[in-house]
Amino acid sequence: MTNTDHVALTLSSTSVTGLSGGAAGDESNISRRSLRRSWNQLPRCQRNLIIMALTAFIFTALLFLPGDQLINIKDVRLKPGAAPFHIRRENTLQNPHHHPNVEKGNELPGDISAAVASPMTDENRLIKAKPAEEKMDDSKFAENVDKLPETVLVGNENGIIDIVNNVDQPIEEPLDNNINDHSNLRAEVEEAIRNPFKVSHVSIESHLQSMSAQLAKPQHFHGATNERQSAVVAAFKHSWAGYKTYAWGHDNLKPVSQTSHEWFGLGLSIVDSLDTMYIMGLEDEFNEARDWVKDSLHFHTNRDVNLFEVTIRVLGGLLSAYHLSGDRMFLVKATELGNRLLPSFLSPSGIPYSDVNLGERSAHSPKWSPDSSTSEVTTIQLEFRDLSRSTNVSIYERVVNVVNEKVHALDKSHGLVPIFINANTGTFRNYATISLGARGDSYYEYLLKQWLQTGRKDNDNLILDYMQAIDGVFTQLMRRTPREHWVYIGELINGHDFKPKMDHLTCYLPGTLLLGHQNGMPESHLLLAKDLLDTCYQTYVRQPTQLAAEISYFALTDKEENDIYVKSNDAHNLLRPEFIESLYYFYALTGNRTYQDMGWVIFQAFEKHSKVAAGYTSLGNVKNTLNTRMRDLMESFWLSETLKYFYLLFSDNCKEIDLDKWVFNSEGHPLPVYQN
Ligand code: DMJ
Repeated sequence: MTNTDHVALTLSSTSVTGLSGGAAGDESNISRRSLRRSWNQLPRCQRNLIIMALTAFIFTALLFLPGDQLINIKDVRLKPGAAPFHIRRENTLQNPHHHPNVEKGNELPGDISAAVASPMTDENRLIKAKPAEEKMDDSKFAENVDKLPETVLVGNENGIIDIVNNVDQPIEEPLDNNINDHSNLRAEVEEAIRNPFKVSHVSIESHLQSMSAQLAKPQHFHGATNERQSAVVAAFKHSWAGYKTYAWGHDNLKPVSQTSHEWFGLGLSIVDSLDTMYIMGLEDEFNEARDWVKDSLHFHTNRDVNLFEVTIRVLGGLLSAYHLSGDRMFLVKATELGNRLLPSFLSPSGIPYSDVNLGERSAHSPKWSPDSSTSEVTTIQLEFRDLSRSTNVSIYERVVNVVNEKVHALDKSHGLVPIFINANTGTFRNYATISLGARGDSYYEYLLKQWLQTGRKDNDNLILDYMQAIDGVFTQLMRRTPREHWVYIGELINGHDFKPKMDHLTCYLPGTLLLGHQNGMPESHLLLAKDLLDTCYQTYVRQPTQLAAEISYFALTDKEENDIYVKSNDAHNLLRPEFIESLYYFYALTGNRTYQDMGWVIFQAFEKHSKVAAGYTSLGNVKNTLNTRMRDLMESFWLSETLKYFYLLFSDNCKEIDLDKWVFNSEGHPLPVYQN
């Protein structure tokens, strides 16, 4: 017997005595002392050997744990969206919200999604509560933690897991279990249209009263914390003062002529501004806008409005104001508006008509064409779904799910869609242009954002279509200029002929691509995002005004004079937000302050060329500082998007809005992310 064997045996027998002791305290003390003495008598190398053997044993035991438990542990850490992950095409997680056996505080069955697979111990809550912290260093975390809304997952009495924001704000799921059940949908839609002030046969107010415990609680913001943010707040206040003086209650301000502009007669600038004011901490302005909405925003006017525009600006604005402020009045208004928008969905195909009369409650195709724009019918889903989730009334989500399903089923060209779709036949227009600019843009944006809004499910058509579409962008639309190698996204005229033209609208894409990459999309998306962001920046800084034109062209050959150029007819600037929006995503998701500096250059250009005595104006010509040709319109998206994204871009806290918990609609209105 070797020395080592002998000592090991002695230790083992002592150890067993100690473990099985359970006798009087003295005895166990003696055992412990003798164990320690034996241990101390061992040569150091033997002690090390024993420690290594024990470690190896524990490791082996872990390896033999059931495989699905290990996978679940991994998923629990990744699921809330903090770290990139790979889309799994198999083994789709089941819907945790509808598991019948979930009981408050109880351990959940082991075969369902990791998001609910473990008991709700404090430790689990921590893992799930602060996904974003995994990527922050300690100092940043300390700086940010009191600014983040707390999120925890709790089981409620229905066995539903709620996300609870800001201590106890519940975000509810619709009561109806099957939101994809379309039987009776038409009859239910007709019923809702007949009674726009009611849901489920009771007044909207009573319905919301009955679910008051589940309504949103106010979110908290700090207001401007640095000079750049204060400059943006000053720009907002200047715009607001002009609007109040010359256009109060009308849709838009004409800041040069100091008059108003009417489009839908819905006070667009007020509704679109609510959440911006709330986020900027402009309490007085928010309250006066709130009072106007309560007393003067009416939807019974006999007038055609555009379904998409009213959805992203008014419905989105009201819902966002509701979620941020917790004021249920906004949700009451949003629900009435939702009912009045429903006639659009009574088309033969389920693809909505573009125009709807909120007073008469009827809908039709645009006067100039039988077709709706593809981006318009596919950029209403975040808002209608949120209305359903907020009210527990499923009808709004169900009508837009039909649109999703129909569009998904249509043939596409490399995942790309023609920009027109017929609401009667439910088919794309033959030979329509393919573009990521006007009429196509936000189809792609909402594929990703709807997937984020609904818990990033594996194998979801939304994300599969998104990935296919971005592949199509790479192979069909993306090019580089010949000399300077700027990356741009062109268009396919008639669906076939490449045109090196890019709308400013397309500059939303870098931000969306980065958001996708952050949530598991491939590295190629990140590279395209960066390249395209650089190109979009060039479309600004190459102009003498340092403001981008509505449309830019790109050289196809090195015979052309410039790699990037603007035609006279396209040289206008409408105060659009898309590039600032992308800069915001780049800053919010990387924390890199370079993007703030890029934004500051552009903010100053707006200050210099677009600011007038009564607000900020669109320009007719960005190519000549001495002849900018003011166009005299301040669109509501200047207030809802451009200034909001500037403000968030310049924030000291890149997570002032946590993108794991909120998703911005196409008009810059943040809406909550749900678990499924
Ligand atoms: C906004 O109304 C929205 O961003 C929309 O998606 C596109 N056009 C304007 C801003 O440019």
